[in-house]
Amino acid sequence: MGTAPCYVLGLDSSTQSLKATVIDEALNVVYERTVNFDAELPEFKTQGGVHRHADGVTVTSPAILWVAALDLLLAHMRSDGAPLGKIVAISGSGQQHGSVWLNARAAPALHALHYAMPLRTQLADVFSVGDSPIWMDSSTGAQCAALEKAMGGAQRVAELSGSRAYERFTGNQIAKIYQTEPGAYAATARISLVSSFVASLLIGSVAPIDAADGSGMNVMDLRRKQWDPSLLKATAPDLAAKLGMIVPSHTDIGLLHAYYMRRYGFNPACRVIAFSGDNPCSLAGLRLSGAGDVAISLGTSDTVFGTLTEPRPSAEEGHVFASPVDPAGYMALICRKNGSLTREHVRDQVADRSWETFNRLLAQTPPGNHGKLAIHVLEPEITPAIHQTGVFRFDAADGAVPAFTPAEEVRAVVENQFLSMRLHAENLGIKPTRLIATGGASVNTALLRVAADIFGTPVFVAEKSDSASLGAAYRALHGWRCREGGRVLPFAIVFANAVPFRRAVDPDAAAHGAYAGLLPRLARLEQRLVGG
Ligand code: 5FX
Repeated sequence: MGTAPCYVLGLDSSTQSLKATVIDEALNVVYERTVNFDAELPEFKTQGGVHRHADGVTVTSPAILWVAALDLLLAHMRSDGAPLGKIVAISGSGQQHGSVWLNARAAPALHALHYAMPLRTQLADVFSVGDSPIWMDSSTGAQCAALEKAMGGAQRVAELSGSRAYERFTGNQIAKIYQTEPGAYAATARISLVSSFVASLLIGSVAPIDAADGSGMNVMDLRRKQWDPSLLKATAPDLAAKLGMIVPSHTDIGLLHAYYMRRYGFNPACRVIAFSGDNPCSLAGLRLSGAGDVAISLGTSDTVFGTLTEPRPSAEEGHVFASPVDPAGYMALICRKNGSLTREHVRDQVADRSWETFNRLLAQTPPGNHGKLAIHVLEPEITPAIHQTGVFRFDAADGAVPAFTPAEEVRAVVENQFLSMRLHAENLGIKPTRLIATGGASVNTALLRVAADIFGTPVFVAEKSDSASLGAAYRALHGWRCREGGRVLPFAIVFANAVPFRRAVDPDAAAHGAYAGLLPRLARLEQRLVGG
């Protein structure tokens, strides 16, 4: 990046917070700061960054919250003395699938942003739907069924878009709004993803959607990386114009708007690289190299993902997305909604709200939990598709039981999560030779030990547990270097000098063996609950 010190910024707009990570050209993290939505923007009355609606299936976040959070974060950065004037490129990560609905006032208002007023004042009236549906929403079962019917079945939708119809996928959310709020749909000029929306705030015009995050919508042709006309038609009318362009994830989408120079002191030459989804950005942050490298991300959602060269989407489960780092590549992903919040719920119920107690209880039971299994569904689950909520506990003979001891309960929740991840990852052809753990809960070695034993592979961890934000910064550097080089450079040039991952846990052969019989049992028990 030349001789003067230069930096790039990754912004991670997750479900619960907005985070900034600034790195230098040697990939050292020089600055980090997070705005927690519930704590720092209490006027929006979110819990965990979201509003859960009374019907139990609708989950939204106010779009203006993300606007307010950006100003707040940048104000913190400025008062912390972050090197804003030396940042040469910004990219970002957004929770996947969420949609931001913009009316005809949005484009001129973005263009005309004036540094003397906060974004939230200037953009208060640019939304045609103020409450953005997000990935936790599972209210679009009817729209999913209709899409699969119109397209000739789930396999056809999967073949084309990379996934069968999923409730949280943006196209089905769009179909619901078109059907239930036709006036709002008609008043919508553009529909952004959370990722492309935050990018729009930075460039001062409606930003294109990148191919990796666009894959989570059920309307993009996965191989051509273009909107598919038949999927669009089956979703809602006049949709192509509302969605705009799809670009490769490394694309330079424009100069940072003057608002940020005048208000915060950003570099006038700072470029913005297309934003992408949080899981694609995590793939970038974890430098997944193919060849058996599989990531487990233990956050609000638990996800398992790895790179793919040949997409083989399944009508049964899982997703194939375009790769965020290789325009010709793909990534496979499994998402479980009952992740950290479910572990925390069990911790609070039986382990005195303490991870120390939780881990001590975990150590009191052997791998395999004497055959006891539980399926915790506090939120309608994505993988497997279990809609009825509750905790379903089974003894070694598959009989339903009402309660476990605290030690059994703790082991049951953790083993179920990793067994289910392994089961469904294998169904999608993901077979790790090493796991790389990320996300908040990846700092807990006791959890990682169970993962290592269940998958039968060593588990590595990165120095930073937040790979989405770091991956956004890596992608900023990649996009910036591609622009400087005038061609698409391999993503690996970005992390050639990165610190290797730390080997955190090795599997225990006997423990791994104890899980062999539990997998088919779990598959059967899940099937009893699926669809219900
Ligand atoms: C992935 O498909 C998901 O729905 C989640 O992991 C969200 O991206 C979480 F933000």
